[in-house]
Amino acid sequence: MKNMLLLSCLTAGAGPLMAASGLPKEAAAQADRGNCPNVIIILADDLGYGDLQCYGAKNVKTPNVNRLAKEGIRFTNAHAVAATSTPSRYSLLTGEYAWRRPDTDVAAGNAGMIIRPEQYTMADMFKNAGYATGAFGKWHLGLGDKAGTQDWNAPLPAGLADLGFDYHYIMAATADRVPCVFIENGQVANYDPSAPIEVSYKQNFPGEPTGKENPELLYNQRSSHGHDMSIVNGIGRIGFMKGGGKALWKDENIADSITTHAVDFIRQHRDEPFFMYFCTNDVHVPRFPHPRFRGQTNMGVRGDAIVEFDWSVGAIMQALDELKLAENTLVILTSDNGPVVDDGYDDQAEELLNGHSPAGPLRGNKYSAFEGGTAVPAIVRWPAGVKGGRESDVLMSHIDWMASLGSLIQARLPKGSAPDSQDRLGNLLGTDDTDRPWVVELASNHVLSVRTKDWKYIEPNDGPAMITWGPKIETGNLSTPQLYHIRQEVGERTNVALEHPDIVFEMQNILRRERAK
Ligand code: NG6
Ligand code: CA
Repeated sequence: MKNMLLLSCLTAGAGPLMAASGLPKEAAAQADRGNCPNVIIILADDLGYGDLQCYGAKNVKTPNVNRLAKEGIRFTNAHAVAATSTPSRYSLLTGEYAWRRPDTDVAAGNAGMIIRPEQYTMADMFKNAGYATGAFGKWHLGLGDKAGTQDWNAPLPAGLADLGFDYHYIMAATADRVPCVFIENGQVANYDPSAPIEVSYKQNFPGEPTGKENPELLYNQRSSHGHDMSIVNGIGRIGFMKGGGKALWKDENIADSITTHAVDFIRQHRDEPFFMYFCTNDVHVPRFPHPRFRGQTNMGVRGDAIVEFDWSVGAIMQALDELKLAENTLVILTSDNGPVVDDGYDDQAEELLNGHSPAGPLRGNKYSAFEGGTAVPAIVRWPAGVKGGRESDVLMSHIDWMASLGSLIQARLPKGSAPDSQDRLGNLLGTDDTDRPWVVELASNHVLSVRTKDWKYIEPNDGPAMITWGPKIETGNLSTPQLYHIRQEVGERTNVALEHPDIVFEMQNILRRERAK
């Protein structure tokens, strides 16, 4: 039964015939899809390998994510492409390694579009296959043509519509970066004409307070490092902004705002296939969960933000259940990079861990070349096509999700698009447990690592062993090659590079060949 359903999705590729039949393009594409599922990617922010109850977290309950895991496949060896947001998201949405480009580091809130309109994205792929497409929540990949040139008081001339999204309700960058407003279909949502918006990452606007000069105004959360420019809602941010008025978000309502819009999108598209890119702000800083989640854990706001994340997942699932779409919707849940405790606000995340290990047994955190930087939770649930109740330690990477999902919906990708993405659909659906031969990981200092099922290689780098600008995190830097025998020691403690020059050589070759592509 399940195989048949899957088969009908996988073999429904009569696209040219249908188009030739004179059906309108979209109707043809839809008919063409057979039983292909709706697809929802739930992308958490800075949620670590050890942050969910179903991944062993003890101090926090995540019943809605647990349900996905129970009814789907829980992957224990899945990797984001990068240890920070922008390059990780870039790679997921384009199927191209971010490190091939020089301009994919953590983006400012006034960055121009990092994925260029002419690039073929995962959203383009779904749209061209007849899906309605929507993006929600954290974007962090730039808007408009060029950094700093946006007029936030008018429609943005270039944006997500150029990347295949029919609808979007997003934050331009992160909650800790200005502008602190939602963007809906290329315009500031709830725009307040009485408070025109100006944004700069160079200088403050005359008369506006900053966290640096007016720390007494940081009544909601104080900064521990950085985050001392504009103050919005009593929280210091990165970048300067003026105005916004009623359009400014309330930090405690961000999860509600994003989730409500996503649920509306599901309802609106209940009768047609849809692809949803749902990116939570949780559990990124500033962590400011709604009062109803406060105190739900003994870990302070970071733990409570995990509960809020779980609530968002539950709200999406509830909508699918109510609309009877849960059976044939492929839900993929993951995170953009590893976890961090103190990421620049004095929110007690570190002091209140109470024994919790955000990265589980892994060494390193967000930003790091160690596994804690890029190893992320990944859960796939699709009752109509995936046998649930499973765990899989197959080695996989976000980089392959575009080609794999493309294969699922029989998409034809233009030549040159998704250049690094391989069709490994069987891994995602649990029908093929063959490991990816290797995955490449990018740390925030641009160091590349290679993971195979058994080994981890980190290329030499002369930088400091610890991050020097704030978070207490090991970078993974060493001036000589590092090789860890992951199968024997997931915690990357014993560097065995000198004992295994042959393996180091092979790993270096993998990187050399990849870089040359
Ligand atoms: C850092 C910020 C950190 C976070 C990160 C990006 C400071 C001191 N720290 O520069 O708070 O915003 O960038 O995180 O400004 S990410 O998950 O979006 O990549
Ligand atoms: Ca992140």
